[in-house]
Amino acid sequence: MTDKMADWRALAEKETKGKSVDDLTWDTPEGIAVKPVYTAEDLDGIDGLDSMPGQAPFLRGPRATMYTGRPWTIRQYAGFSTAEASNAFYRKALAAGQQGVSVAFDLATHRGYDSDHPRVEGDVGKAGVAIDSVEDMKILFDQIPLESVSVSMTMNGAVIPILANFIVAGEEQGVSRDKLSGTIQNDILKEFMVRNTYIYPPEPSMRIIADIIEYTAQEMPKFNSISISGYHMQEAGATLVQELAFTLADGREYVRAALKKGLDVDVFAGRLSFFFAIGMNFFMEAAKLRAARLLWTRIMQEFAPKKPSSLMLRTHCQTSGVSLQEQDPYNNIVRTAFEAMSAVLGGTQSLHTNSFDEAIALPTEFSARIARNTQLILQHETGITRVVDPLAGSYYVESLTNDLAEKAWALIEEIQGLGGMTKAVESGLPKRLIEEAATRRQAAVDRGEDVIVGVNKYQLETEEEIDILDIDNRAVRESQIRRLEQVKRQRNAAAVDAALSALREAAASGTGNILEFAVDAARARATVGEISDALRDAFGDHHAVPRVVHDVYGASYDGDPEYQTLVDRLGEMTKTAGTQPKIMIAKLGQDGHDRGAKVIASAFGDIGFDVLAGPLFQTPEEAAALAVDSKVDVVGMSSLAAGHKTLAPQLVQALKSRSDRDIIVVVGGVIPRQDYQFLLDAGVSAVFGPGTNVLDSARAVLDLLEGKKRNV
Ligand code: MLC
Ligand code: 5AD
Repeated sequence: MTDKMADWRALAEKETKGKSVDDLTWDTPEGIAVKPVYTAEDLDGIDGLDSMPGQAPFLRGPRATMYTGRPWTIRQYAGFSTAEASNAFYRKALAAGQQGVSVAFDLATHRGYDSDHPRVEGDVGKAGVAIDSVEDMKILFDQIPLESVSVSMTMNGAVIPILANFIVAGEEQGVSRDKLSGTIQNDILKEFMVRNTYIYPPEPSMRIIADIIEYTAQEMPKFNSISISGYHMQEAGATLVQELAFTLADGREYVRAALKKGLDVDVFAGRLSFFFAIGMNFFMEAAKLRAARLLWTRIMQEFAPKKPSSLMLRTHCQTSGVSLQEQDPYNNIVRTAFEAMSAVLGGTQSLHTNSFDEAIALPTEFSARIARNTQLILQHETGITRVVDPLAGSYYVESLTNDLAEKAWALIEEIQGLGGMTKAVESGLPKRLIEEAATRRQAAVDRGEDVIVGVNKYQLETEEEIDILDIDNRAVRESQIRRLEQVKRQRNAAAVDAALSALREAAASGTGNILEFAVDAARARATVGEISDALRDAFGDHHAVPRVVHDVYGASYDGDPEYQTLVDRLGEMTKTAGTQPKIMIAKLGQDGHDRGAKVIASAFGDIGFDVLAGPLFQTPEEAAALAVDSKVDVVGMSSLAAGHKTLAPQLVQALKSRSDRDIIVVVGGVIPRQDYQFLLDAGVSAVFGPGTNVLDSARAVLDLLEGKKRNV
């Protein structure tokens, strides 16, 4: 220890009144010990600090001039109801300063169903825009010049029909595919881990990705073939080290899949792109992007590319959805602004800032304006774009960058030891680690150890309602069905059949490029559902078995009297009844966001409920059948994709028609307060909005079970 450090410790310990300064160390969820002070000594032995921006390993950014030459792209993710409504929204946003388009599709489209499919009644147009055919896609981009505006499309499951439709829409707008610029998410591995909009099993899904990389490399030189995403991992509860490691390990796997097709690494590597979440841990998030670039260069060097751009990690970022709260929602504007600044300090290429109504509904024009302006203010008013990588050389940030890189590398090596990410995903390890981290985080919030302003501290006495975007799902569905019927009437049925057969054959035989055949089918006006079904015929569907984490939530409460009271109360109830109270956690419709459902299942299990975690994507009828057969006392429906007003009443009815027993229904998730009464009137017994303390919800369920019906 230097003399100066010893002096500092002495001074510090006077201020801490004799407590050791080591007690000021913060142990982060990543397992990084953040010290109260960093010095030049912390930089000893760290490589690459003298590298320049635009040079490998790109620690300091992928471009030499970064934002001094061109600021990041303001690319707001949006989409809702019909193609017409979303098109109008994009055009207004572009006129108001947005720089790129980013399409959010509805969950029916994500999962490869046309809007008229019975399984998607509650999903059409809800969490994004409904697209059934090229006709919809053309409306979506009407008067948006595809030769100059780059378009990101978040699509993974139904990636083949959507990209094919986009290519044909461009063609028919007079823009050939070699001129189309943008990005397709096309990242299936993280779907199996966290986001759940997969359709086919892992192996054929990986072939689809390789085919798209091949096709875009040959035909669409300006198009980014994939957006390898950690965003959804952090949303699902992953630590930043997990997010980094699993994302980069996914990237490595995609490179291998493309190489297996016989492609030269330099032909496609420069068009791989990334996507990270930026949460509230300000400096660590910026450091994460710096570490990501460093590690990607390390990974890519294995494949010995010749072009420097093949080693370069370029990324989009989105501020964190889970960090935003329903309570006192204007606080979210502040949270998002800090997160945006962190993303920019980390050197992102493109950014989405969330709207303050995030935890309640999709953005309104007003909330979208504030979100967009957050970035415009950063670009134009703060001076932050004037210097490249302003955090470089910070003892703390460089040290964090190095710690994150080392920890993530160790996890990447562990994945490698399992045989790579496809194997690891099949083993269930990454998913389990993320779910454990999510459960731990929930317990820390419920216990008040992690403070969230307005939620577990500094709460308002009364919350005001804010204006939200409400989508008339039935009207959207009807108009989509009308257009589908029109498309089917006007097309040449024989040409559609021939194109679909050729596609099916290419998929089944393993020869040819699937996307190429799908483009022909899309041109003939085969629908998203038909193209997806042709591939389903060849590949089958993927079905995941839900697994629930144990002893993580409970362990966080070890010795806590309040928790113990609840456990005892449940124990009593079990003794009296002779069986544990049984709850089924249900996910209905195409809503695959299951962090909340998993955390509840896990916590309720630890408290002493008999928990049945229902499979994803059930219809209300299927969920009711399972609940009745399994003799549950309570069904807890988790809804994050706005389908609750359609699906919850159907669930209540389906339960009533199947059983005389009074099975209690509670609903939790992203439910606007405006909808509580509607759900209660429909026979739901309690609604648990975002930010509900899990112990409070468990107590409420016990009250209901004891017959003390109460409205929350
Ligand atoms: C950039 N350029 C420069 C420069 N900076 N040229 C000179 N000097 C500089 N300083 C050039 C680049 O080389 C490029 O040209 C062009 O300008 C555009 O810059 P970019 O940095 O490539 O930006 P962009 O086009 O915006 O691309 C960013 C990207 C891309 C590579 C990260 O993949 C992207 O846009 N991703 C967005 C993904 C997204 O929005 N996803 C939403 C997910 S939402 P050239 O010719 O080299 O290309 C979600 C939620 C959910 O997933 O779950 O539903
Ligand atoms: N419009 C705008 N933002 C959306 N998000 C999801 N769907 C939409 C949409 N249709 C954002 C939210 C969410 C993240 C996954 O993407 O911020 O947390």
